[in-house]
Amino acid sequence: LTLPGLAQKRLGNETAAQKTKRMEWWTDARFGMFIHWGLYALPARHEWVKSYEHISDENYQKYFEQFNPDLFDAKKWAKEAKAAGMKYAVLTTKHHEGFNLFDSKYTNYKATNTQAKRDLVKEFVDAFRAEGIKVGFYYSLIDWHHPDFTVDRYHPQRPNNDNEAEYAALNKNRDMAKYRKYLYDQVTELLTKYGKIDILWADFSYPGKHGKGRDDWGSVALLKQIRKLQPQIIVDNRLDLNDYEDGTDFETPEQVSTKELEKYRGKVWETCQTFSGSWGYHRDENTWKSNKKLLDLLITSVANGGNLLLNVGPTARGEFDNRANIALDSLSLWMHANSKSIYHCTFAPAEFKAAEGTKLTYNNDTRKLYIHLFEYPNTGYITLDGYKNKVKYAQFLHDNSEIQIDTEKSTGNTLVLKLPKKKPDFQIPVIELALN
Ligand code: FHN
Repeated sequence: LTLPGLAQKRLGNETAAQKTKRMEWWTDARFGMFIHWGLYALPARHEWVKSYEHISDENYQKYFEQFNPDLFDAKKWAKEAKAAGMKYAVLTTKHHEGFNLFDSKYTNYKATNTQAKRDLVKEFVDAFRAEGIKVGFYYSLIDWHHPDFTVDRYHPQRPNNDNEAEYAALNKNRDMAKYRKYLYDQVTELLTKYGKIDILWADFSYPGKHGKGRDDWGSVALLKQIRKLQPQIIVDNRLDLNDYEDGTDFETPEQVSTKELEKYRGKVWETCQTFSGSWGYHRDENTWKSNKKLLDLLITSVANGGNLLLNVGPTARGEFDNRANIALDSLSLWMHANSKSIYHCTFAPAEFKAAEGTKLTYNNDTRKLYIHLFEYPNTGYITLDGYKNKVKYAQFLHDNSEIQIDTEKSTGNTLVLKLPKKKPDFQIPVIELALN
């Protein structure tokens, strides 16, 4: 809540201009890959399976014993992300299950102690950097494996009802201060052992009854340490510090509808989305978004001035499954020819209204306006009210073929462009308008 005239609480002294500069690459990038990978890929029925099914540590241990991603090749992942046009990637270094994909000295519950015997995080940063992709770490504040993480309303060992006595008994020997130090030390490890890290995606706070927030995480000290170790790093808004002016770099609307994205216009934000619902690999999930829906999410994010972080959940063998590859290949085809309407773009100036069945993006440096044709007019033309005398040239973006102005039909303030009756063979063709 920002009260006008009241000085907002601040943790540091970065100016607005310095923050804009620090985030410039991220704002320009517009499109990133989220990767949720962990032991939950073995049960393959959601990354929350341990909580949903109240699985004990003992019964979950078989996944640790079995974990052996023999087909894991981070270079392959990086090439697939690059081809899809993703400019940054955020990997779960540890999710709520508490299993660490990196060689942490603070725990034995890590990939280097499984049959894999590999630091999967190191392979990730090396491979993605080699492809020129910025690297981010997702780190779960929640940890269902750590003996001092107090049992709360999401914990696999939570009591079946709100029985306070049971909660007290379960937490009798748990010391959240010890977990807080583990969390602080691990984040320090992650931000000192793997070179320059571009994003920290902490996840997530839920203050309130049987919840956890900033005091549980030690968020103020933690964020100061993060910024001290990696001054250029970009941090999400889930440390429960949103009442600090500099407590977060971007908002994270999650799995929201494209309609809901309109509410974020003018803010700094990234929507994170899955192909299907589950973040972790879910073998039997059949609620997969269509390729056109995925494109809609990307275009609508940029059309409202935000980023899309699109998630892949690799299998327990370390590969993107066929469904993910088909989706990424489809995005790659479109982005190859149309990414100019995504990178370094944002919402269109207010004077340009989107015609029915279209969405607009705009590059302020080149003064190019992009019309995304979600519905292709088979009338042979498109009518643009209020665009008259504002456009010096029009073309299809994918092949730079001219789109002529229909001078006869362009009356008053209306600009009418002639279109081929047959839709170009792209799911969502894009018209590029060079503005006067
Ligand atoms: O509980 C997690 C969930 O598993 C997933 O990691 C998402 C990604 O944004 N974050 C939390 C739910 O908000």
